[in-house]
Amino acid sequence: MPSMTSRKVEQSRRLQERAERYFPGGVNSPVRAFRAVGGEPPFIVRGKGSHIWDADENEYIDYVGSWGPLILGHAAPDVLDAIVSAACNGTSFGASTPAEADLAELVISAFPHVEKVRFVSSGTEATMSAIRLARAYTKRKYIVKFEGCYHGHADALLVKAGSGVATLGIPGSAGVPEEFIQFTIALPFNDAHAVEHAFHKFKHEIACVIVEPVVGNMGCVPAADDYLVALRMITEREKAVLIFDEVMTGFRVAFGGAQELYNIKPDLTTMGKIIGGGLPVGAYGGPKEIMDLVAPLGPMYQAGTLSGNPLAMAAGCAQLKHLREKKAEIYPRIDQVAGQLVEGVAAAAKDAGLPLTHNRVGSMFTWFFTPDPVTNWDSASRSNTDMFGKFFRAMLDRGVYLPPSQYEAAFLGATHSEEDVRHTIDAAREAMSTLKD
Ligand code: KE4
Repeated sequence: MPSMTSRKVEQSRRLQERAERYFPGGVNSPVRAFRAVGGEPPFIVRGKGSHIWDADENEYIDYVGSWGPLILGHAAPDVLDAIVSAACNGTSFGASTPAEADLAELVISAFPHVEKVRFVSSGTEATMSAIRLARAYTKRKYIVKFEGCYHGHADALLVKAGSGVATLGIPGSAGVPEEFIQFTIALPFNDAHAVEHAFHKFKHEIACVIVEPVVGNMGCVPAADDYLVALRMITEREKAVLIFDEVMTGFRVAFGGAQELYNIKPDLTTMGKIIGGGLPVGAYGGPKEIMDLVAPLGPMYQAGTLSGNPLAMAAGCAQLKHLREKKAEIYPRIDQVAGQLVEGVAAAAKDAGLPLTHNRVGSMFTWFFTPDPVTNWDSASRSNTDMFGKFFRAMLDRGVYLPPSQYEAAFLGATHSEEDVRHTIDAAREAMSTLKD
């Protein structure tokens, strides 16, 4: 890995200027504009394994992995072969194909409580549909989400969200009328009393609780001991639907996601990212009793032109088959290597006398520039985002591509090497010394 303290940017700068003529902020998703960290976003042209290259031929070790999907690395051979072979038969039919059930069988093999699924094309569609389904099933209006959690950009969910909204400091979003969020209750994460209070206040009116069972969208924040158990018990007692938003954690923190890791069964599960192998896929699923309410079987409507797209199904099948076959080796290894990485960078911060705390669940993690534990949005938002921005830019100049926001989780995958970890820790040591100045 070249050590780059004078990263070339001319080509990316030219591409950014062109992109700004066509896209707001020059991007097709806000976080990519680097507004939270400053500096000039590189335009990526190629990826292989754990590395990516930009238009100026700078090479980076990638800890974003397309925000989670690429657990097997960029251009994974099985996934590419599957996409190419599917594409030779056409790209989309708008009709049922065998590959949809192939992927459903793989998903259901990992999530036994899921008896039926519906594929969509993004995590946003998955969570939006799951909430509509929970409201249809319970005939109730209110929903509970948690501050700092992000479940995509459906109107009802853009209240004190995490991820992009939190990063941009926009409480909710412009264009979302008050009426559209009047039934959304946003509570502090990791506070079971707040949930009890909400159910007491809105007795028999709450349709569902949606939660990231390991939060990735305020940075990585795990649930406190027994918190998920409490959510399960309260929703069971109150006959509300518990939705685990496993768009990020599904097939990430374990093959069976957080519900396998913590042995808790939600009522509905939403998925995305890894199940698409880098192509656009989302899904929601659960027991037949609830899922059979979905059109055309039931009265809850949801549809999608490219739902079940053959290329996306093929990519997802290839990735999940690989993970299923090698899970006994892959998950313990990425947990162990991510642990080495996170502890190594934390040690560098300690040696530099910089305030840093870290959270990690398996191969998803975040370094927070704050001396105190980060357990919810209040504590996460006390992080020194300026210092994170300086750290981010110093790491980028040293060939390490971290998520461009303090409030995003980083991801390590099966192709990250011991050399990648060594280089990253060395780069962090150098970067930390510049932060002290
Ligand atoms: P998409 O609509 O972006 O496919 O998924 C929305 C979503 C739902 N649920 C969870 C837990 C998620 O993390 C996401 C999306 N994640 C962000 C990264 N934190 C996507 C990156 C972006 O917005 O550009």
